[in-house]
Amino acid sequence: MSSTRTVFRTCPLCEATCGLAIEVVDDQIVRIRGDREDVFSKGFICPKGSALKQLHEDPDRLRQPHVKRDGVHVPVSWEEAWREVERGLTAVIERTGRESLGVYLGNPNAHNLSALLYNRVWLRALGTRQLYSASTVDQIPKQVASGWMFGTPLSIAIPDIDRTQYVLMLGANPHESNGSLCTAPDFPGRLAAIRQRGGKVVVVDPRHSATAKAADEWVSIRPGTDGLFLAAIAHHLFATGQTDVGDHVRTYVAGLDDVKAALEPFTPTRVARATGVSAAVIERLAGELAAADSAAVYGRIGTTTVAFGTLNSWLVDVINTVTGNLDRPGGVMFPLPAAGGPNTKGEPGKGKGFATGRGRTRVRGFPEAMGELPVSLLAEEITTPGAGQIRALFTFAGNPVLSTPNAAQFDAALASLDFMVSIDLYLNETTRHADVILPPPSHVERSHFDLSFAMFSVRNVANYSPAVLPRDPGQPDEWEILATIAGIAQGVGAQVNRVDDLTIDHMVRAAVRDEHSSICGRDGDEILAALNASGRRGVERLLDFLLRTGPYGDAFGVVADGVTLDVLIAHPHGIDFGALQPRIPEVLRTPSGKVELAPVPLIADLERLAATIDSVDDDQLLLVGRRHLRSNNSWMHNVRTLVKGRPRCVLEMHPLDAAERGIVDGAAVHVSSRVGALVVPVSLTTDVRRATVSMPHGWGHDVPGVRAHVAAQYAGVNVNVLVDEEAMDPLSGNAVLNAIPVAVRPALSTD
Ligand SMILES: Nc1nc2c(c(=O)[nH]1)N[C@H]1C(S)=C(S)[C@@H](COP(=O)(O)OP(=O)(O)OC[C@H]3O[C@@H](n4cnc5c(=O)[nH]c(N)nc54)[C@H](O)[C@@H]3O)O[C@H]1N2
Ligand SMILES: Nc1nc2c(c(=O)[nH]1)N[C@H]1C(S)=C(S)[C@@H](COP(=O)(O)OP(=O)(O)OC[C@H]3O[C@@H](n4cnc5c(=O)[nH]c(N)nc54)[C@H](O)[C@@H]3O)O[C@H]1N2
Ligand code: SF4
Ligand SMILES: [Mo]
Repeated sequence: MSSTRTVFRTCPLCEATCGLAIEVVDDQIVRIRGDREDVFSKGFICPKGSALKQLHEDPDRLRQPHVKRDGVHVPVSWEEAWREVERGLTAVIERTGRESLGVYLGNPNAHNLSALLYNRVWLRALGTRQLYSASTVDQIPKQVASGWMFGTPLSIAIPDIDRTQYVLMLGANPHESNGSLCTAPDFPGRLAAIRQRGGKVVVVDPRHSATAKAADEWVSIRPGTDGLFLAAIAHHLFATGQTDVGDHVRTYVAGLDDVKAALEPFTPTRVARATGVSAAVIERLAGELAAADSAAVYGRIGTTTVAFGTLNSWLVDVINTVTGNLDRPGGVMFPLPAAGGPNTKGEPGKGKGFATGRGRTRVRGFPEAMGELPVSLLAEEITTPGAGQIRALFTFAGNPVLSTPNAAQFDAALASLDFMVSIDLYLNETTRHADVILPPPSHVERSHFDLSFAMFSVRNVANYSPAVLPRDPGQPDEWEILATIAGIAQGVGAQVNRVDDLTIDHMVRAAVRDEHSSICGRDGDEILAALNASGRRGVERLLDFLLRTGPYGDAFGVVADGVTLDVLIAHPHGIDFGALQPRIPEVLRTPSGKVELAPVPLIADLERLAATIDSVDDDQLLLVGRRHLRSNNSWMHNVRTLVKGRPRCVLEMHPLDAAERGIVDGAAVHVSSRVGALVVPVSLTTDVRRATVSMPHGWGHDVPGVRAHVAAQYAGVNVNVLVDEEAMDPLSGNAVLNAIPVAVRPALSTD
C-alpha cells in the first residue's frame, strides 16, 4: 500500500529561505510547490526550489565516496574512503606539519546546518590557520565594515524593505538573485509593494537589470565607482545641512565630524565624470534620501566585489545613519535571530569589538579578516615552497576552480597538491582533483534550519525542517562526516559519538559559566540530561540547545512558552516573531558602546578612493558579472529543466562598442585581461552601458574528469580565467570580480 504525505521544508538553495510543500509518495518526491502557509514566504517559490527533486534524483549525484586510482575516480565503501583520508592526512601532517593543511569552504556552507554547527569542530581538530572561503569572493567587505562600526562582523544593518518608503539599491539584482544579505522571500514582490504604497525604488547599476527595469529609476553608473558616488551623496548631505542621525540613536553615534571632514574632497561635481552620474542627479538623490519618511540604502555584489568593497559597504551605512535611518522601522535594522547570533551573546551594548590582521598569509603577509585569508592568494600558498606551504587541501561545498580568480593558475595549483579531500555532491571542476570525495546526503535527506539567514532577515522568523526522505543505507549525515574528519585529524580515528558528546558538553559548560547566558549558574549535568531526554544527537541536539538559550528560548524550563526544537517541530510552517525591532544600544559590541561612524582604517582608505577621481578612461572596457534566476553559482547546471533554452553564458555588449570593433551579434568574441583570455558568444544589447561588458560566472563545464552529463552539453566558459588574483580590496582581502579591464575583439579561428 502506498502512502502519500506532504512534507514542509525551507529551500536551502538561496538566501530567500522559501517554504516548500513537498509531496511524497512512498519514498518518491512527486511534486514540489511553494508552501502557502509558510509564515515568511507565503507560497512564493522560484524555479530552483522545485528542482530539489531533480537534484535528488540526478544520476550524476555521488551516492558513494570516490577515491582517485590511476587518475580515475572509482566508488569505494565508506570504510575504505576513511582509510584513504587517514593515510593521506597523516602522511602530510608527519611530513610538513598541520600548517601545511588548507581548507576552502564554499557558499552552500551558509545554507547547511551541519556546516554551521560543526565546522568549528573539525577545523579546530585540523589545527591549521590556513582557512579560505567563498566569503572573500563575496560579502566579507560588508562584514569587515560592519565589524568596525557595530562590533561584530555579523551585525549587518538590513534594509527594512517591508516598511520603507525609499530604497536606493546598488550592485544588486534581486529579481534574479532573490536577494543577499537581506533575506526576503519574494524580494521582487516586496519591492513592488514599496511603489504601491507610494514609495520609490532607485537602482544603481551599469546594467539595466531586471530589477532596474521594475524600479522607478535606473542610475547607470560606471563600474567600480560606487564609492565615489556614495561619498558624494554623503558629502552633499553634510554640505547642505541635511544630516540628522535622529534622537533615537543620537547619543550612540561617534565620529560624525571626522566623517564630514574626511569626505571633503568628494563633491558631486568632482565625481560626476568618473562615475558617469551627473552632479544634479547625485544631489537630487541625496535630497530624496534626506526627505523620505524612511529610506534604506542597500548595496550588494556590485559594491562588495570591487576594489573599494569595504569602503562602499561603510559608506552605505554612513548615509543610512546620517539620514536618520539607522535602527528604525523603514530604515536599516538589526534582526534578532532565534539561535546563534553573535550580537545576542555577551554583554549587551558593549564588547571587545572587531579587528583584522591577527594573522597574515605566509607568502606576502596579507592580513586575515574574520580568521580567513583571501582566496585570491590560495594558489600562491599552495605553489610557493617553504615552511607552511599548503600540501593538503580540504574543499567543502565549494567549486573554487569556477568561482575564484585566475582560474587557470588556481586549477594548476590544485593539481600540484600532495593530497586533497572534497566533501561534495558532484565530481566537478574542483573535486576532480581530489584524492577522496565524500558525498553528503542529498538536500532532501537531511534536516534544515537557517542559522545564517535569520541574522540577515527582514522579519524575525524561525523555521526548522526535518529530513524529507530517509538516507541511503550506510550514508552518514554531513555532520557525521565532519566529526569523523575531526577524529581522524586528532589521531583518534572515526569517533563520531565521542566528538559529538564533547562538543555539546563543551557548549553547555561554557554557557552555565557565562554570566550573560540565560542558563548562567545552572547545573550543566541537568541541562545535558534535559537535552538528552529527547534522544537527539548531532546537529539536532546542538540546535535545540542554541534555541533554548537564545532570545526566544525556554531557558530550559524558565520561560513559559519559550522556544525549543520541539516547539519548532510543532510549527512546520515556521514561527514569525514579527517585524524587526530597534536594537541600539543593546546590539552593539564595540568597546566604546557606540556606533563607530569613523573607523580609522576606513577614513584612511578614503585617500585611495580620492586618487581615482581623475583617473578615468572612457574607452576602457570594464567587465562585470551577472546572475540568472535559473542558476546558482556553478552547481545547478546539471538540472535540465533549469539550463535548457537559450545559452546564458554569453558576453553582453553595447552595440556601439561592438560596431567600433567590427563585432556582430551572436559572433564569437575573444576577451582578454591581464591574466587570461577566453572565447565566448556575444549578445548585443543596450541594457549594458557603454564601455561595460557583462558575463555570468559558474560556467565552463567541459573539463575532462567532470561527471555532469547535462552540464557538459551546456558547458559555457569560465569567466574567472579573466579575473586578476592581484586585484583585491586591501581592507578585507576580497577579490575584484567587477570592473575588470578587458579587451574584446572578434574571435579568430586560431584563438
Ligand atoms: N566572476 C565571478 N566569480 C564569482 C562571483 C561573481 O559574481 N563573479 N560570485 C562569487 C560568489 S558571491 C560566491 S558565493 C562564490 C561561490 O563559490 P563556491 O562556493 O566555490 O561555488 P559554488 O558554485 O557555490 O559551489 C558549491 C559546491 O557545493 C556543492 N554543494 C551544494 N550543496 C552542498 C551541500 O549541502 N554539501 C556539500 N558538501 N556540498 C554541497 C555543489 O555540488 C558545488 O560543488 O562564487 C564567487 N565567484
Ligand atoms: N539565481 C541565482 N540566485 C543567486 C545566485 C545565483 O548564482 N543565481 N547566487 C547567490 C549568491 S552566492 C549571492 S552572493 C547573491 C548575489 O546577489 P546580488 O548581489 O543581487 O547579485 P547579482 O544578481 O549578481 O547582481 C549584481 C548586480 O551588480 C551589478 N554591478 C556589477 N558591477 C557593478 C558596480 O561596479 N556597481 C554597481 N552599482 N553595480 C554593479 C551587476 O550588473 C548586477 O546587476 O545571489 C544569490 N542568489
Ligand atoms: S528563491 Fe531561493 S529559496 Fe526561494 S525557491 Fe528559489 S532558490 Fe529556493
Ligand atoms: Mo555569494
